[in-house]
Amino acid sequence: MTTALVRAACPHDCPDTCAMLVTVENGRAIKVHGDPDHPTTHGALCTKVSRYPERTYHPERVLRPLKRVGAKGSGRFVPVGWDEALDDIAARLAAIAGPDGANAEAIVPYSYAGTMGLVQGESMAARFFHKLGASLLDRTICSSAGGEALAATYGAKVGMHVEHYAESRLIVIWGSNSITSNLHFWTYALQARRAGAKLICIDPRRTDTAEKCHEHLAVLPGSDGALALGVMHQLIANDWLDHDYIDRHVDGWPQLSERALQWPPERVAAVCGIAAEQVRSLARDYGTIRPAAIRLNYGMQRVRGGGNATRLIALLPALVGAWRHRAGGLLLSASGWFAPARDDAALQRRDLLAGRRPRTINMSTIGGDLLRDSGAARADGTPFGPKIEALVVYNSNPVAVAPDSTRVARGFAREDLFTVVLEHFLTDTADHADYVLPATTQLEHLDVHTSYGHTYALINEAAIAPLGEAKPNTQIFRELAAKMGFDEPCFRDDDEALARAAFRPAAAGGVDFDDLRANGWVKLKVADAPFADGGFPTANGKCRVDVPGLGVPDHVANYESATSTPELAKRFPLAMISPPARNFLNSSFVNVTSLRAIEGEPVLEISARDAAARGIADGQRVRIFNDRGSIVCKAVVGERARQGVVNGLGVWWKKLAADGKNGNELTHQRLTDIGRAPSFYDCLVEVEAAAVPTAA
Ligand SMILES: Nc1nc2c(c(=O)[nH]1)N[C@H]1C(S)=C(S)[C@@H](COP(=O)(O)OP(=O)(O)OC[C@H]3O[C@@H](n4cnc5c(=O)[nH]c(N)nc54)[C@H](O)[C@@H]3O)O[C@H]1N2
Ligand SMILES: Nc1nc2c(c(=O)[nH]1)N[C@H]1C(S)=C(S)[C@@H](COP(=O)(O)OP(=O)(O)OC[C@H]3O[C@@H](n4cnc5c(=O)[nH]c(N)nc54)[C@H](O)[C@@H]3O)O[C@H]1N2
Ligand SMILES: [Mo]
Repeated sequence: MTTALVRAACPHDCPDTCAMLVTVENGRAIKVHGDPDHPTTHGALCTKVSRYPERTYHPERVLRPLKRVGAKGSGRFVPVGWDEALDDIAARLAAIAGPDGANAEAIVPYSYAGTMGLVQGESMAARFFHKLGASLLDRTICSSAGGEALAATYGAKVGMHVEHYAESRLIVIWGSNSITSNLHFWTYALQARRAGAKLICIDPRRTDTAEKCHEHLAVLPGSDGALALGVMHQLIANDWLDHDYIDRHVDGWPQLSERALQWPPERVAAVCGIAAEQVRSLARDYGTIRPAAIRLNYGMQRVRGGGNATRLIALLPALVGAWRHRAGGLLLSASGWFAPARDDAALQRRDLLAGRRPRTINMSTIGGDLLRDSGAARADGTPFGPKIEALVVYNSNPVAVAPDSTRVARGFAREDLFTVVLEHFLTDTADHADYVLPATTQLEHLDVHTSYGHTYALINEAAIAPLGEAKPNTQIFRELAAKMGFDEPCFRDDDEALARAAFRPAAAGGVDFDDLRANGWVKLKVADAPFADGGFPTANGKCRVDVPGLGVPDHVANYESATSTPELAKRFPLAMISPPARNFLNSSFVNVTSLRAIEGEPVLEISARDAAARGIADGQRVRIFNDRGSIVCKAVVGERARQGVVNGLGVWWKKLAADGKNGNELTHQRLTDIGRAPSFYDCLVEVEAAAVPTAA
């Protein structure tokens, strides 16, 4: 028997980006575990990723190219050879692009973070679509509201080192269910708690994380901007400001303080749905405990005002001088620390556009855009351009994850749309494909990774040979490029060449691939307390209040709420949020039997008060509905949901739910104030006992 231990990296869209070790026996991966030597992984993986071999060897893996024989959405396919599939796909794409590629914008790539790898993400794929002249994709579905807001404030997506939270005396966990979606941060928060730190959680839902904090502020969804203004009001009123830090390192505080003074605790409390004393208490802790650290996460920016709220919260650490200490400040994303090290131009080869400027499609409005005709206007009035005639989907499951799902599915069901899906499984999206192409998993291919929650670059070596006829995304696009007659040498780069191209040379501030290969990971050089003396990556080194084009940040009310849409709120009085289920990763792992068994079935958490008012008992089937759609779930009545808010968990595969639907039937396609992102958690619904019990 031969046994090997292979270095890998968790590919999933999670801030933790763990270093993994894969045990391989006779060519089969039998176990993955967290690398004990990697500082932020410290030997532990989450439950779901420790099941990665179960996912990889899943009997339902797609292991041969498939061609559709049934109706779109039916999931009926026959196996075909690679050559036949790629010949036909190349011919269809060439025909749609037309002579000289004049109509190439009718072809749209659709991808997100099924893998966060730089090689299996946007490397060969980007080169392929750039050369083709296809539409560009605006990848907004997760983090662009908060990400762009953070960059507007600090100059880049940068923040604290996650390790230093262990030394904080106050940790505010804001819009983050750390135990579910940022487990390795939670380890540091627990160390701090044991050393006497106070933990406060700001979240409409009473999550596992909220339960384990000293205080929980169950704010209404979309009210975080008001809360931040309320904290500022109290910092001013009690003079808990660090005037020296503000004078030297904040641009525009006078305008913001004027605004903050309009937000006394009583006004804030009414908007947030909490007590005024809770606002005062939060401000007192934040203004007086040092060092104070905020772990902001993306849960709070999936509402109309998510960008403004992020800007307001991101300014708080500067006002109290929290950045002076390495255990003070804020972390939303660390991904900007990697930007100088990365070489996206070499990897993605935008130069292959050769002067063409294709239109951009926003992935979050794919539902509406698939149903738009040539010459139509977009929602914002700008011309749409050619009708979408082909979609090539990889690393994403839009039929399940994109908002306003009824329209997304209707778009994908268009008979005149040519759809290719690169996948591991027959997802809700793959079911709508003309061709499904079998892709390798993280155990079967090479990749390199950055992180948005720590500052290590990691390598993922291929641990096993590809299963069946599966190929890496890169290889599929490489072969498709050859069939299309793209003859630039860059289309022949192998995966190692791509991995080497992903980073600048170490001498130029990049990451040396051989070093990465030898050591498994490389830590970026980021100062311990990066903004102790200012030095934000903005033009003048100060963090910014008044940003050109964005103005001074303010509270922005939700699209749908009792105050902004009172008529709608009469019919649909409950705010629905749909945050991750612990044992799924967005829609990934929903088909892994052992993990689905833990989650059981789609649930809706509702408060005892709201349930009683509707005659709903715990465990009963309920119908959740609004003008966009309706779904049936099991009600969980209790403390998790606050009054007025219901929580639908996880992005279920529609076809694995009893009613064939998921929560995105109810969400809409309106975009956030900054970053053109979806507002998944800005959604009014009504709930009633389901008339007909559905089979589980
Ligand atoms: N187990 C697991 N881990 C995951 C994921 C997963 O699906 N499962 N998804 C991964 C991905 S893609 C991402 S982007 C991250 C997401 O992780 P986070 O950035 O933490 O975001 P969410 O989990 O969407 O939401 C976090 C919390 O925000 C709360 N929340 C909702 N609306 C509001 C609001 O208006 N204000 C405030 N203050 N809180 C609000 C939710 O109730 C939730 O508990 O996690 C990653 N990790
Ligand atoms: N209602 C609601 N909707 C949401 C969210 C929410 O909180 N509530 N969260 C949103 C967020 S934060 C995000 S990030 C999006 C996530 O949406 P997606 O990025 O679509 O993520 P997943 O649902 O995990 O689907 C990723 C798919 O990629 C496939 N995949 C993985 N690795 C590879 C590979 O190497 N090659 C190929 N070809 N395929 C691969 C997986 O099998 C999986 O089916 O969903 C969003 N949708
Ligand atoms: Mo995400």
